[in-house]
Amino acid sequence: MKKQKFIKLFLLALLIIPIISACSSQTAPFNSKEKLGSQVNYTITGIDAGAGIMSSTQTALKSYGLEKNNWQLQTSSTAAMTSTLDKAIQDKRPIVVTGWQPHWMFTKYPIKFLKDPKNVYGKAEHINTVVRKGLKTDKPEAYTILDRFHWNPTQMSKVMLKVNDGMDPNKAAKQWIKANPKLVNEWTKGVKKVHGQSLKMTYVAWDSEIASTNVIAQVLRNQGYKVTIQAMEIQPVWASIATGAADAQVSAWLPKTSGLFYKDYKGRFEDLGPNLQGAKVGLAVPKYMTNINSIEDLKNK
Ligand code: PBE
Repeated sequence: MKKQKFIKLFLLALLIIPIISACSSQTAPFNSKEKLGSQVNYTITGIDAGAGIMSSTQTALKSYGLEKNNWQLQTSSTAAMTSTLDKAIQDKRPIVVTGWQPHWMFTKYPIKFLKDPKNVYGKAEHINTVVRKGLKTDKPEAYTILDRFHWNPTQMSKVMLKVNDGMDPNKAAKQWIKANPKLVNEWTKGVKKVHGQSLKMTYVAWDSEIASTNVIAQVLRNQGYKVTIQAMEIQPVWASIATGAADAQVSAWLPKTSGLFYKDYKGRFEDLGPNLQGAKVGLAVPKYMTNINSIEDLKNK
């Protein structure tokens, strides 16, 4: 290339590159002086459409006046959301995601929940065990164990992290059971062994539910049940219990996240109460977005 031509191209590049990067602000690191909305395309990165956190976020967009400011919620999947979050954090870019705990995203990434002064997502949640009517008389041993099943967020996170590291969920469940004999014994103490009775559980393939369903299913297998677990959308999970097509599910995030299904199917299931306390749902951002601390800040900053 002639020297003169090279210089011309070089000068052109100098001119064009800043223009391009100014247009695609999405690739730029977070800037606390610039309006947040325009830095993230007024987009909250969400998960699958059926999740309670998605309908709560739609409510949040309205209650906080974000919708009329062009904010929108993007539907994807947990895997797509966490991979977008991963990439954003690597480049220190701004991002707003739907977040919940227990989940490994809070262990793996420096993220924080945004304050929710209008209490759209509720303060704390618990996860309940829900069984079909009649289970108590048909399969009293399973009923007792399901009724006693409870653990805490740290214990659930241990299983989730292993699965996230690539371990088969059933193997992770078996390892966890082996490492926690005292707690598991609290659930099974004095319960008669059974011999190959079948038991069906349904769940949604969210990381928390993969962990809990695999653990309790394996405990019931150790008791002698032939347990099948089937993943599906949230609404059919509730329907499967209401119609008696399935025996139990351990994924009822309450009072808000699964609250609509709880209300819709009320009277057609038996609620065995919380299997986990101290869950939380909301919007989350990386900690380096230091001036963004409340959902209100999405609109104002
Ligand atoms: N989650 C995880 C679910 C419940 C479990 C928070 C993504 C939801 O319905 O939003």
